[in-house]
Amino acid sequence: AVSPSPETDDVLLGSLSHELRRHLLFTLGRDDIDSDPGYCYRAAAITIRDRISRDWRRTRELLAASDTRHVNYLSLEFLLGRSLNNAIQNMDLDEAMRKALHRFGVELEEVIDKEHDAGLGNGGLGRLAACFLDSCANLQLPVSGYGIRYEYGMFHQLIENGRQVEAPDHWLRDGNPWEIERPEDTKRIRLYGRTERYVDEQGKPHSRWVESHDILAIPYDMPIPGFRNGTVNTLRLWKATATDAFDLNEFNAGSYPESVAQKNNAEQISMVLYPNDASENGKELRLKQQYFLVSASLQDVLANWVERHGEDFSEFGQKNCFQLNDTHPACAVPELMRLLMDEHELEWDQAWAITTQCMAYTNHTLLPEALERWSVSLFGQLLPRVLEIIFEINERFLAEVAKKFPNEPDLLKRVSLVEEGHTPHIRMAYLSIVGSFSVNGVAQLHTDLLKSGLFADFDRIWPNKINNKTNGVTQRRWLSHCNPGLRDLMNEAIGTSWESNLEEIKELAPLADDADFRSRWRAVKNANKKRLAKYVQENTGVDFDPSMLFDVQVKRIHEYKRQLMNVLHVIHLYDRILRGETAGMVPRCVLIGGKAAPGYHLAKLIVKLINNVARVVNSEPRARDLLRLVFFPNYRVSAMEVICPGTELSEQISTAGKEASGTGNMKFMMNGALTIGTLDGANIEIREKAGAENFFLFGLNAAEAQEARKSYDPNAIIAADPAIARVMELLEGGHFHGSEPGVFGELTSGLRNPHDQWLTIADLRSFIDAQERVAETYQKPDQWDRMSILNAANSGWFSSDRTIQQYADEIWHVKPLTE
Ligand code: DL6
Repeated sequence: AVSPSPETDDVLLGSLSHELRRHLLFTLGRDDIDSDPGYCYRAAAITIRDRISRDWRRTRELLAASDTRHVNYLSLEFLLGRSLNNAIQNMDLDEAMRKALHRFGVELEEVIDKEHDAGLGNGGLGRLAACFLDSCANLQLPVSGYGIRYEYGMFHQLIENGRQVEAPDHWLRDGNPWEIERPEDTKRIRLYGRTERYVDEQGKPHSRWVESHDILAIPYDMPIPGFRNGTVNTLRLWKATATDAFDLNEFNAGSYPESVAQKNNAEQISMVLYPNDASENGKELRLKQQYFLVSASLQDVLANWVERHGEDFSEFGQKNCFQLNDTHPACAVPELMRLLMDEHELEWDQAWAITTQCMAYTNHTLLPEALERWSVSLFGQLLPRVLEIIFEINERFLAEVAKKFPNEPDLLKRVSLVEEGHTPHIRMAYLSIVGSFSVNGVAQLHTDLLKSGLFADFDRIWPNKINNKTNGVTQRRWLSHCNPGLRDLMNEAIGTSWESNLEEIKELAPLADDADFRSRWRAVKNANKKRLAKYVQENTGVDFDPSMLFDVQVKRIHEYKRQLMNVLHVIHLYDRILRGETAGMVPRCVLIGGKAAPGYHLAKLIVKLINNVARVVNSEPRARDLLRLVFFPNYRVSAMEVICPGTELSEQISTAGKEASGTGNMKFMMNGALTIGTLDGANIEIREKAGAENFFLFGLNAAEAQEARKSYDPNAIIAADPAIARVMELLEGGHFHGSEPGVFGELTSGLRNPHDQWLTIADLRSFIDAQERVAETYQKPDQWDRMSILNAANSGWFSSDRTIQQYADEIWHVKPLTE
């Protein structure tokens, strides 16, 4: 269903200019037509949104009229980044908008740059949700997103004296031109109170939630445009507010300030995104957020259902699916039960059959500390009726397990939804598994490890429930839009169909042997390196020389991701330079960026170390032509859009068995970077697809790492390897501590600790050697460029279109919705 585009180029340019002018003068109230890029951004965004609206309405009507299954993607995070360029490109308005803006004296890029990132996510999990929405729209699938409209997104990271300092990110400060408020769909959410038993007219006993403190959820819809296909899906974000705001009569003179304060209290719920990506800290507000999202979204779907089918729920489970993005929305399982039983009068068995027919859960982590648990007492206080339902789910589940596996009391203890102990906890992952018909991991290794480790008991109970869906990323944002130079070259060489079907990119492979194509490929990379160098200079003041190798690691700062190992390698290169051992060394610029969770002390110390090492290295005259290091501050989606195209070496160096998948690794591959990496997460599949000869492998694999932990002796490794010993000497001798002696003591003692689960010293020699192979290869530009083209050519598997097609075929069972 391609959107009709009757306008000729001239008519289109005329009408875009007219709309821009109208929005500047009337919507935004400017007195003169000026060329302020900020106002031009807002006018352009509204202009584009208006143009999207027609297709958006048609998609909604199509959905309402259709009788097919509808999927709801529930996620506490949607890391959207910027929307304007994506919408312009997807609507194919790039050239026309560029020309129209010229009439106002501004460049499209300047205007695009004025948009504040929608940073409603921490990292991989949230960005994956955004890529998935894009792919669902590209594939014209009936999928809606549901999330929270946080007033403050991911914090702004500042660096002061080398340390991370967090500042609030009030991304909505200037308004959000993409959203439409829909107060008519407001939902009421219960919190606190208690439950009471009662007997209905037929004499049946029930439980109900009474004396709750209610708040309201107001929806704001964001359009998710498909790629030139007329489809516009919806992301519905909920904002919390007090019920009193709708009942002004209650504001009598005496209680007015208290009532306003109460409103404030309610609004807290959607105020700020929690900035932890791999650990949960059991805060009540976080549980409120989770329940708020889930309850509002389920009520929304149920209200639409009732509007069309009345109180007949016989087909509800067949016609709806809820994909839980990690355990954050796991309350959806008991909440759907509650709504069906308490609000729609279904029996337990009917409600359970429906719930388990429509819930599906994606796990995103292998770190046991990241598995969510909520204390029973907190849960009971906040959500008393929901807790009661969880207890009953557990009782029935354990009875079923006991029947199937008699005489295994330990098994019952292990799989119970309630972890007993001094303070009992609800295990949200187990609740999600028990309540879902599908549980998936996000890369093959991750899924295999879930089956053999964390979820082994459940794999035994339900052998077919756990399945794999290797992650992917959208090639539209992550190649076509962010790397127009490469896009144009590829379009010329192999046509444009790869933009909606990335498998087509394999047509590039034969061109790896074409010298002329290689040199054009190289020219694009060099231009992107120049753009990145400028960006680095503007943001850090450090000069990156585009003739050097650009070596990049950007992702959340975490011990398992081993930014520390990357720094040890930089220190090793620096040591070689000081010693004059520079034979075979390739000049390189190393960029590291990412945010640390504000309470994660060691991660923040790693940020400080990177900054301190950078200061020393960058001020050493002997290193000037051979080595630069920067910590790139405030890493975010829009920064990656500049960093990724200019990267030559992608660092994917986590301890094997720890990174569920990774998705940055895929973005770099698509843009022709070569990967240095371990056999972890999706790296394994990247290497398989790219060919082992086009990937710099190092380190222990997951099984070897597990084995190595039994007799790990980092001190012996350090003592036996003079180069590593010198690195440790520089670190421990205070070479990088600036005016803070001993500041890095916890990092160095961690490296030397036989219980260091990240095994950094175990993999360091292998890493250094692999970096040597990188340097050798870089000195043969033809070979490097050949490998670069082959990496991009073999990246087809890593499109989120492929991932979503698998979700659609194997989990959701949905088909495209077209006219
Ligand atoms: O699946 C998306 C992304 C993976 O690529 C990363 O490997 C993984 O670390 C990340 N997980 C999280 C934390 N999740 N929890 N809980 O962001 O998911």
